[in-house]
Amino acid sequence: SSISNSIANSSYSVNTRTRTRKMVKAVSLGDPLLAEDQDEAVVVPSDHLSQQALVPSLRDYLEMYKASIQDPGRFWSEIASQFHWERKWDPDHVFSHNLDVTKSQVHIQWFKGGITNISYNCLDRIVESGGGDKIALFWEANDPGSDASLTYKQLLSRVCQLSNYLKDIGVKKGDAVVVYLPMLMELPITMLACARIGAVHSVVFAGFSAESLAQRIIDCKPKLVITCNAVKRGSKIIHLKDIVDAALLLSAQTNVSVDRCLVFENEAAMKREPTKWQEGRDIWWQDVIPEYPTHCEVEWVDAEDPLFLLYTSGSTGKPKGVLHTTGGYMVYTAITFKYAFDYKPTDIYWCTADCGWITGHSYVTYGPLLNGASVVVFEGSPNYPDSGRCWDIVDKYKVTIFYTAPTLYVTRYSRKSLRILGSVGEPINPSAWRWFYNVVGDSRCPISDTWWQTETGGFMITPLPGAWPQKPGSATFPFFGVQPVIVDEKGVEIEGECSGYLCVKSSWPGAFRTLYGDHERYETTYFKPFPGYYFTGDGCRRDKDGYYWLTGRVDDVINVSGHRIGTAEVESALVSHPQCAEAAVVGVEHEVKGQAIYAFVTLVEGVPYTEDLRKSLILTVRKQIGAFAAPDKIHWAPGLPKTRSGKIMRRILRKIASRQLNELGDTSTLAEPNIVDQLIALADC
Ligand code: 6R9
Repeated sequence: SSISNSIANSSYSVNTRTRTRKMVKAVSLGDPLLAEDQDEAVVVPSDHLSQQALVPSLRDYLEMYKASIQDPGRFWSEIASQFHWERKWDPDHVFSHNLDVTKSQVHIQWFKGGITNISYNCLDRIVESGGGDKIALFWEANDPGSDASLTYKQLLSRVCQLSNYLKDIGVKKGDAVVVYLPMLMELPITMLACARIGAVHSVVFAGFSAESLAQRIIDCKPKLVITCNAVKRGSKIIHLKDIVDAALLLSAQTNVSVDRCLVFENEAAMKREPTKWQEGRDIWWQDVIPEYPTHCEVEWVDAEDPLFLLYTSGSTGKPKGVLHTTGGYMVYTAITFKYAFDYKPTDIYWCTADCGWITGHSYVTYGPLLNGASVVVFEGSPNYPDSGRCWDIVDKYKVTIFYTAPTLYVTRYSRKSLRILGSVGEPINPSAWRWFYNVVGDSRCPISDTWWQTETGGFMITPLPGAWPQKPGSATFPFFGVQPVIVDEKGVEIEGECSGYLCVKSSWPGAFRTLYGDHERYETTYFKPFPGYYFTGDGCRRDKDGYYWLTGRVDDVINVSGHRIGTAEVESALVSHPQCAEAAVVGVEHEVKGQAIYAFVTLVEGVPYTEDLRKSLILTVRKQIGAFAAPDKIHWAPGLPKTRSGKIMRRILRKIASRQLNELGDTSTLAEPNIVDQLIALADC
C-alpha cells in the first residue's frame, strides 16, 4: 500500500540520518527545544536495548508491518493461533468489514465462527502451561503498609467462585452486569468472572456520580450491580454504596429496576454495620462468594459475542456505550501489550489507570494477563500520603514497566528497576517527555507514547522499544495492521508531510463493533464524517520522516488529565441548575491537566451573579457527572455569541477563554457582535 511505502521510504532515511545526528544532539537532550526543532530532535535506542528487543530494528518492523497490511487475514491468524480456541474460525473469512456508509451498513467482524473464552485464555491457559504459581496481581492499598497478592492459580479460583455465584442467581450469557468498584482486586476478578460465563460487564468508574451511574444502568439494564460499601481515597472515605442506592432509585423511576446488588465489604475503609441496606436486594460478597466451588466450567462464546460495554463521552450529552467483542479484542490487547512494552516474562508491570477506563480494561486486566504477566494494582492516589508514593511502589515491587498518564509525573526521580516507560491519555509535550525520559527513566528507558482510544480497544500508534529512534512528543508509527490516514476537510487523503484529521483505513481486530443500542449513532459519529474511513476525532500531523504527532481533539470533547469529557454533558449539567439559563463549555490549555474546563453561563433574568452561585454551579456539575468534570472557571455572560441562525460560536468562546483576544477572527456574522466586548470585559470577574 502507498501508506506503508511512504512510511518505509521516509523511515529508512530516519534511521541512518539520526544515527549520525545523535552525536550532535545527544548532549542537548535535556535542553528546552524550540517547536520547529521538534521534528529534528531524536533519541536513538542503545544497541543493547535494540539487541534484546522483540522487534530489534526498523527493518524488522517494516517487514512485519508490510505483512500485516498485505495479508491481514494471514498475519492475524498466526497471532490468534497462540491462544486457545475451542473451535477455529473459518480460515477463508478471518475478517469481514465494510467501513463505507455510502455503500451499506458499517460492520466489522474478526475470527467469526471461532469459539473461545478470554477468561480461560487469561487464567486456565496460563495455569495449565505451568504458570499457576506466578503472581498475577500484586495489590497495593490506599494506605501504605497494606497489600495482598494472588497467583494465577489463586486468581482463577476467586474468579470461578464469583462466576458460580453469578450463574446461580441466573446471570446468563449476554446479560449485562454493571460494576461500580474501586481498584480492589475484586474489580479485575469481577471482569474475568463475567467474561467466564459470557456475561457483558460494564464497569463504571467509581468517581462518577449517582446520576451518571443511573444513566448507564438505564441504558444497559443490568441483571445486577456489583459494588463495595466504601473506599478510602487519600484520607477521604467515599460511601460508594450510598451512590449506588441513589442511582438505583433514579433508575427505578425510569422503570429500570435491578433485582440484586452484590456489595463487597471493604473493611479497610469502613465496617459493614453502618451501611444502608435493602433486604432482598442487597447481599454481602463475603457472605456468599467464599461458599462457592473454586472450579467453574467456561461458557464458550463466539469470537463476535460481546465482551464488555464501556461508556465514553461524545459530543452530545448522552454517553456512548462502546461495545467490544471477544476474539478480536483478545488477540489485539495481548499482542499490543507484548510489543509496545517489549514484554519479557520477568517483567513486573504497573499501569496506574483505573479499570473504570479503557486503559484499565485493556492494559491492567486483559492485555497483561493474556501474556501471563505480574501486574501491580494500586487502590490509592499517586500523591497520598505524599508525592513520593508512586516511586515507593515502583521500588517495593521492583516495577520494570511503568505505564501512566503525562499528568502523573508528580515528583520525578529515577528508579533503578525501571526498564520501559509508557504514556497515555493525552498528547505529551516534548518537555514533559524529556523529563520522563531523562529524570524518571534515567535516560535509559524508552518511552512508549501510546496513542489509542476507548473505541480502538488497543494501541494504534506507538513506539516499539528499541526498534527505531524516538522523537519526544511523537507517538511515532502505526502498530501492525493499523493504517492511519490524514485527511483534509473534504475527506481527501493527504500524503507525506501534512496535518489534518486523523482517520483509519480498514479495520483491525480490536476495533469496537457498535454503540450499544444505537448502531446509527455509531455510523454517524465515526463513519459519516469521512466516508470509507473510521474518524478518530483527533487532529494529527505527519512530519517529513513519517512520524505521527497527535494534536488533540477536533470535536467537542475536552481531555482533562486524560479523562474524556463531552462539552455537552457539562453544559446540560449546568443548565439543570434552576438559575442557569444557558451554558457553553470549552476546553482551555492547562499546564498540569492538559486541558481545563471553562464554562460560559447566562443566568435566568433578574438573578445576580454571586460567589455562592458560582460555587453552586460547580457543585451541580460535580454532583451530576463527578468531581473530575468540575469546571475550573465559570465565566458569567450576559449573552452568548451566536450566529443569526442561533448557533453558538464556540470558536470565539475558545479564543476568549484562552485570552487570545487579537485572534477572535471574523465576528461580523454574529447576531449581536457587541456581546464579544461585554464578555471580554467580564473575563476576570
Ligand atoms: C486510551 C484513552 C482517547 C483520546 C484520544 C486522544 C487522547 C490518548 C494519547 C492521546 C495524544 C496520546 N489520547 N492517548 N493523545 N497522545 N498518546 O485515553 O482512551 O479515554 O477514549 O481517550 O485521548 O485525544 O482521542 P480515551
